[in-house]
Amino acid sequence: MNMPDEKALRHLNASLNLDPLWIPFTANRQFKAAPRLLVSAKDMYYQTHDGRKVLDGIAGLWAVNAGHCRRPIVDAIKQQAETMDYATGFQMHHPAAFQAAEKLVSITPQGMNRVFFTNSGSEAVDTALKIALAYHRIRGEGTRRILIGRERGYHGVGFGGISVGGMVGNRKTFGNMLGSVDHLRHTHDPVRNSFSRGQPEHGAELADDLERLVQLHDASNIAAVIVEPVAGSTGVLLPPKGYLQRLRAICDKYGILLIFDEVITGFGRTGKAFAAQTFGVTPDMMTCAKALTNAAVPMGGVVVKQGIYDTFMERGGPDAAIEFFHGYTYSGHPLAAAAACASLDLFRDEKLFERVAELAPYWEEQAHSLKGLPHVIDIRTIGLIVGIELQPMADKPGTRAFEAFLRAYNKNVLIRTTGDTIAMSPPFIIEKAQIDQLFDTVREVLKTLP
Ligand code: PXG
Ligand code: PLP
Repeated sequence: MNMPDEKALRHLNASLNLDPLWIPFTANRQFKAAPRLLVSAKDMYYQTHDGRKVLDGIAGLWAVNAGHCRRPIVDAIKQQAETMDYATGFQMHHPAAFQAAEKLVSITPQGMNRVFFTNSGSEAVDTALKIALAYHRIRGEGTRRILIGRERGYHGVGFGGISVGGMVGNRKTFGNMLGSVDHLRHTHDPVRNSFSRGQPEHGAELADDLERLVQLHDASNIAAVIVEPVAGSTGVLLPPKGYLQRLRAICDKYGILLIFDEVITGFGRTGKAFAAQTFGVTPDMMTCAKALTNAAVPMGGVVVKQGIYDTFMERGGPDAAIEFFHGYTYSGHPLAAAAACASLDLFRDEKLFERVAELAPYWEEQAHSLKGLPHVIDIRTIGLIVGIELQPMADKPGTRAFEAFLRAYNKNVLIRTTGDTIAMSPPFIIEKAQIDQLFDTVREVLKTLP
């Protein structure tokens, strides 16, 4: 690890001015009163500003799937930075982006083999929604404008993403800016499904909500449905058995595009490259980000079925016409593309997705050993993901889980909380002893929580 020593840390801490920065999704005043800074990282560990080594139980933020600062990725970024920093992608392009696209589509479900690059998951979501609208229009079905999301969905923070998303916190201030949206009910059913191992038994019929929305709006007005195969940010909600299949069938029946938001589930998290493969359901489009570059350089993407791309090429006007009026300055940025190539190679060379599938039973066993501890009302697992739902404190939702986060951090383990659910999703290079450390720490913390 390229670790600052004690003297360097002292200097850093003394010289750092916390005032100018507005920190995302953070209680800024609380944070600045007692900051938690990470200063270096290697493999499974972070080093903190107060000199501690902290086990990363969340792969950065569901993203550093191969572990931190891996040599081949660092080298690829360095080499690209020295060769070419940036080239516009508009009416020009550069080799690394094509190479990254080819490597990416080599692991996506069959037929999903065209990629549009973005710089984040939020941009990938907005791009996918725009592709859906443009696709229908170019086919002469421009009345299809309604975008359907799901309650308790998280699709990033663009206006499109929050509109189809179903997180009240993100929506209450801005969420109705995109008018033509509707939502399926969420699939979380603790009464029937608590402590399920893997996919819950009950709730496939909730997909029939889409039928109801078709009756309400008429299929001729509906463009697409977007769901996370496993809802991550809103508390690790697994799809009930048969649910995604049913959603697929209803979309097919009415010509509605199905979009899987695989920003968290992509790149091995559920034991196969994508959750689409784990659950055996192929969408029309998939969004991805995070682990695409092992989080080393920001990058996202939308993978589409070839037929969608071909439609734009065939009906996009004369050859000199731009078929899709969309793109980011940094779409396919050379450093990101180089990082993506190196990450995808590393996932393959170290068989890291297979490793998730191998570790998953042990992970599940350790997770479910927390059943019966104070406050624990549900445990949900798949691949290397766990959601541990706690009974909220009366009138103070989220407080108990956040307290667990703080206490685990003081015990040198980084976990994540959302509402009153603890979520963990470590890098895939985790060893069994480190899995034990994660769950033992959470166990100790749960015993002492208010
Ligand atoms: N879709 C999904 C399914 C996500 O999980 C995004 C889109 C947005 O990606 P960007 O790169 O724009 O952040 C995400 C991001 C959490 C947490 O605590 C998860 C995310 C973001 C912030 C917090 O689980 N996922
Ligand atoms: N705002 C202005 C004034 C711009 O010129 C651009 C891009 O050229 C953008 C926003 C969008 O930035 P990006 O392409 O990085 O998303």
